[in-house]
Amino acid sequence: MARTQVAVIGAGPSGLLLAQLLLRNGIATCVLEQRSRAHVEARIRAGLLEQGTVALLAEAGVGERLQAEGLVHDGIELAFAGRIHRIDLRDLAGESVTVYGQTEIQKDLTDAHLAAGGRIVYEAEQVALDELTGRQPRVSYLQGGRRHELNCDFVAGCDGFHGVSRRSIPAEQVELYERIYPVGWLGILADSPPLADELIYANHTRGFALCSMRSRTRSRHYIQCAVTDSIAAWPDARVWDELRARLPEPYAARLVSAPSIEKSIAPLRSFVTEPMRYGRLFLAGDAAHIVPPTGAKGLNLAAADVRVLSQALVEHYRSGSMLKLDQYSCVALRRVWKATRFSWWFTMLTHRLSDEALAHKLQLAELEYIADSRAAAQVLAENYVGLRFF
Ligand code: RFL
Ligand code: PHB
Repeated sequence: MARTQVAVIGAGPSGLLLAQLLLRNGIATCVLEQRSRAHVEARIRAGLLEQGTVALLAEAGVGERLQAEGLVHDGIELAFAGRIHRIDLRDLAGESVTVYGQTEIQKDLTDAHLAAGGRIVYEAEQVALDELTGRQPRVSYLQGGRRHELNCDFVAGCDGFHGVSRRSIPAEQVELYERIYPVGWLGILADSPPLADELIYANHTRGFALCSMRSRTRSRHYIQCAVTDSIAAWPDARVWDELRARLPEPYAARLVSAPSIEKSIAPLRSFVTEPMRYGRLFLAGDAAHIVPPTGAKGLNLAAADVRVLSQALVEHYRSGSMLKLDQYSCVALRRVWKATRFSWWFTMLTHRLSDEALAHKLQLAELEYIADSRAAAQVLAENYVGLRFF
């Protein structure tokens, strides 16, 4: 039977970043991914990185292209009631954020990990986790029609919200907290010039809109839609018209329609698993928690988990101590809950979630308060750039 030190389930950003950090510290890993490399690299998702995430990626040896091509933003714009207010992140929170697509991070991490001799098994089907509470967990999977088995010291469950890791924990051993919001996000990627140098978050009576980007020539925009909508109901022209209707001038007039490169609808959910550990299984990233994308926290939280978990594993292999591993769930969850709160709050502030006129008036009052009060703006900025590690 094959053996490794840490079996990593999932080759998304959490799994690859963890495996790469461990490899650089001399710890043997094997990454098991259920999909093909091409499938994983084609997924269009996050785009906005906190400074701490950028630093961790550099530590993993994938900072070069990110440094050269990432777009550094010092602020964001809030649009509401015909008004545009800039949140100066650098002034209010002392930090910037970086726009760099998750697809690029995924490619960079895969290339770096394989070049360094890391092992990634793609198209590993029917992954099963056993003996998680013993000293030698066992992972098995089907590949090329054959069942393979892997002995390890620890399993890192980095297989996203729909993965097998969280589901391998007996129901009575975890508490799950969940809210499903009554709306979705329709995202469109297109070679249309970004509307501004920074991201625009718009609260509008027709619903939320976000104008983001991937480069100086490629835009990534989102509009709130019904969670039951199908993509067929949203031909490109309707998406551009709806975006235009939700943006204030001068942005609406500046928006250039272009054919979509990708278009998809994602549900909005808050979800937390407590604890993020069962025996020798440690959950990280979307396997343990989901936030609505409004605060751009999903990928950043995944990186924060990986930072704590990789340090705990390195410490264990250096000294034999389980102390940091025992503290992992508790330490990670402190940040997870704060980011869950922020993402919920920013979603409630910017989306149209009911027809109640009072709810909209309260949103506008809070947005005006943020625009007029440095203290209120600072709370937003501090959370948006990412809270400090402690
Ligand atoms: P992933 O990316 O889902 O990767 C999990 C991997 O595990 C594999 N897998 C399995 N492998 C083996 N066996 C199984 N049984 C398996 N089941 C699944 C999957 O194929 C996959 O390869 O989770 P990970 O690594 O934790 O990364 C999390 C991030 O992808 C996610 O949090 C972000 O994309 C969220 N997110 C954003 N985060 C940000 O920080 N900033 C953003 O601007 C941002 N924008 C977004 C987002 C997510 C979005 N969607 C689509 C939900 C925008 C959107 C629209
Ligand atoms: C993105 O560019 O995909 C993005 C940016 C900011 C968010 C969410 C998504 O809040």
